[in-house]
Amino acid sequence: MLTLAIQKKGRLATGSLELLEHCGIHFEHNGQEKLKTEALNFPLEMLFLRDDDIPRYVEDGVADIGIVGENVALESAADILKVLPLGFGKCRMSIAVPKHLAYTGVQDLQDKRIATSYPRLLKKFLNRNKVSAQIHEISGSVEITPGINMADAIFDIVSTGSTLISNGLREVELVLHSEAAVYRNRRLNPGKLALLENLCFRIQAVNKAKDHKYILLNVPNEKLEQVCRILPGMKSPTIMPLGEPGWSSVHSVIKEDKFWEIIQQLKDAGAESLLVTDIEKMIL
Ligand code: PRT
Ligand code: ZN
Repeated sequence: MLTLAIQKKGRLATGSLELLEHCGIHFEHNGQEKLKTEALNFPLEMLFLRDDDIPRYVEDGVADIGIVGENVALESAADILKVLPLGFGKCRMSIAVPKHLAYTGVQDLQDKRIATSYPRLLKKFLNRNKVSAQIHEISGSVEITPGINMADAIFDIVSTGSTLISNGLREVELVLHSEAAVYRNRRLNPGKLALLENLCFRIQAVNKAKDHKYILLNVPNEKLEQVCRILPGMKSPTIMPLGEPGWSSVHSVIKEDKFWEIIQQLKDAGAESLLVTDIEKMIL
């Protein structure tokens, strides 16, 4: 049995549970009301915790693995191993200053008061840049501190940036990119490592599928070569003759981020009747 710690409530909670469901791991839906619950069809026990507590639980071995933001894992300085980034909970950690303040570079932070909930990460950044500043550690609503003259700058999580804007702040230093990731305890026995490998195999299949689309299209044979050059595919596209002479059906897999660009090129090259579908799992 593998014990997994996930966030009880908050930005990573839904993403973590959905990921497990997509991996075919089911559990009671009211499970989250409790401190822990067992999966119904995989040797997995889940602990629901505050995200800040997850790295320590994994380090101590109370949980074998945990899903937590890289920002939180790094700030905790827990001695745990990152196994797999998950592609959700993406954000950045940045320094922001009041928007009208002149800012020419990191040296302008010298002797300033910087409010943050991430003192360790901030200290590292300042040390790296040989700047000494006063770090004011506070646990929430960091973004309001410059407005009430409690700080000259802040170091906080940014996603869209709208919280900064609505508090009259501007992002001046991007310190770190972060996303949710699976972390593990350093000393897992071989049985647990095998379960973790199985889980990661499933997660990778799910996440790869999310980044790709399956595409089917028809093309006149004389344009086949040109169309196939556009399609990268996993190996090469599958080509099948259509009932109508002189035409072929082409099947391939394309990456989501190149999707519209490729569709346009395919149309320009003479492809017709394009069908695009989601892929549920992708195992290479
Ligand atoms: O109760 P618990 O301690 O478990 O949760 P929490 O309140 O400490 O954390 P939570 O749920 O807010 O965030 C959990 C994790 O989600 C963070 O540690 C990050 O790894 C990740 N994450 C991703 C974010 C954001 N995006 C984000 N936008 N965490 C917080 N925010 C905040 C940000 O600080 C800002 O104040 O959301 C606000 C809106 O951001 P903008 O830039 O879109 O306006
Ligand atoms: Zn937290």
